Amino acid sequence: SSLRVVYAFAREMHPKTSDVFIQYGTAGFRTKANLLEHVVYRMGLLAVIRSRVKNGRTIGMMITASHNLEPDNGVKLVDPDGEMLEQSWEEIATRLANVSDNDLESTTAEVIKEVNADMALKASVFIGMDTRYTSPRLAAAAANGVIALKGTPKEFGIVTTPILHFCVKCRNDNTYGTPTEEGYYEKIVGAFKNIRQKLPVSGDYNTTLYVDGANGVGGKKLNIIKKSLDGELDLKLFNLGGNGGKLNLNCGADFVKVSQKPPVGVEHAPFQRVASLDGDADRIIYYFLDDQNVMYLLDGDRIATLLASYITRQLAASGAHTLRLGLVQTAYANGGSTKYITEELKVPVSCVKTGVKHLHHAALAYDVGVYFEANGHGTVVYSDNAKKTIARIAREGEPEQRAAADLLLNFIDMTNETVGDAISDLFLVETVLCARGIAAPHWLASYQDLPCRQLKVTVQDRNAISTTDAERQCTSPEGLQSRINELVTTYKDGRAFVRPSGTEDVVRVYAEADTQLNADKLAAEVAQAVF
Ligand code: NG1
Ligand code: ZN
Repeated sequence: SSLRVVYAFAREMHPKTSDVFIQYGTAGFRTKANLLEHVVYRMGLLAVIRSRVKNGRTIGMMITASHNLEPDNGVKLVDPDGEMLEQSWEEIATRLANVSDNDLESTTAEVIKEVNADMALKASVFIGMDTRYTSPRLAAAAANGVIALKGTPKEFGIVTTPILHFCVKCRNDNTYGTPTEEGYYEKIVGAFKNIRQKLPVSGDYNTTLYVDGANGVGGKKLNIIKKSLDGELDLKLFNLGGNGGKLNLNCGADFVKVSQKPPVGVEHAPFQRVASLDGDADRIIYYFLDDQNVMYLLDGDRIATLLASYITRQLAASGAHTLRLGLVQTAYANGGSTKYITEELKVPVSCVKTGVKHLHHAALAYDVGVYFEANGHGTVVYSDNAKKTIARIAREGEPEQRAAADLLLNFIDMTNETVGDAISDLFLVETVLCARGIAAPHWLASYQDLPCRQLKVTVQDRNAISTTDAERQCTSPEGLQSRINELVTTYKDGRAFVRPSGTEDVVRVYAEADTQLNADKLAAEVAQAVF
């Protein structure tokens, strides 16, 4: 049959060359790029099956390893509404990725049967990739997989992860926008420019923003956007990938957040705010240096609180009192932020497991759900009810209420609701800072972060550690949690937890305490306990 030819082709073109077991984790498959070709090909097959199960709606495939260094790469699937692949399919993806070439045909047939895919339907798959030199080859393998099962691939070339999510969503729901990179700019940047017409620059806000592009795709796209901004924002872009700058190496959002150090390759001026993106531009962190070169981080928690307080204010001003806004964090959220949210903002906050799919899901429970990981991955999602209510006020409300609701509508358009998006988030943050007429130090003053430290520990088997309570407590190995408890009580404001990483073969340790020295010590002691 024609499928015979497909599997013969797979063996020839994208053979499985390694026996290393690979797992679909928090962010899809991620490992050394040279181990991935057969995996990506097989994900092309799976994307077609998924598209058919979803009645021919478009599925996305993104080739990226995000903030990892250049030699790594990865692939993840995007579901029809632009969200991460449904969790129950992760096991299927893992199975398909690991079977031998000889068993690929029978396993694929098994999967098709199991998920009850009608293979006579059309199937559509959007493929995007980041700037890694291994990405084009992998994107080609993805397209081959799609074609093998008679699906239609559409290659977007180099795009940010969130642009691909946006395009998938638009393709399946044309009310959301136009499914192209240009359509993305039109909607997001268009909304930003619209707001700037209504909210002129005032107070201590100034329009200069420095950006660390992590030598990845985000900076390149901002360079395109920059040309369409007419003084509304003066972007000064660094780490665009030229001049020998290496992807994510000593730069980018993850480096800045974890090391708490400024990136290389960026000029600094006292109190000038800098936005640092990660390699595929789905994360953003702000920071500035003072006149003594001391660095102040404005991380994902900080962005979440900024956005939540602004939206709360606008909802009140528009008289939309029935809409419930809530915030979603993970265990990595700084204790200072959680305290500020509950005690000062008085906004409900939930804590969920690490991984955007968990945050996104929890955020959907609110009319307006703001979710952010401390590392700068996050966005805002609005329920249909919220959108309708705000649109109605913008049409029919009292004049002041109408103005507030109208701004909110632009704010919603500027938001990439499908996934955390550094570019969209950048425009959201700049809008709020401008609306409030504040500079970065004022933003920082809203609450104080507790000093914290993150460490990685390499162990024999990271899955020997299991956790509960949104990863804040560990249930195995026995005795570890009580040891952590003992250590924590000896520190003022102490808090610590450990969990196996979903993207690297390590155990992550996190600690907070009253001083940096104590946070560092507590983290080191907990790391010791993990061994
Ligand atoms: P892991 O490796 O499971 O900790 C990391 C991030 C997550 C998430 C994923 C996907 C931390 C502590 N963890 O997951 O928040 O962003 O990568 O990229 O930042
Ligand atoms: Zn990323």
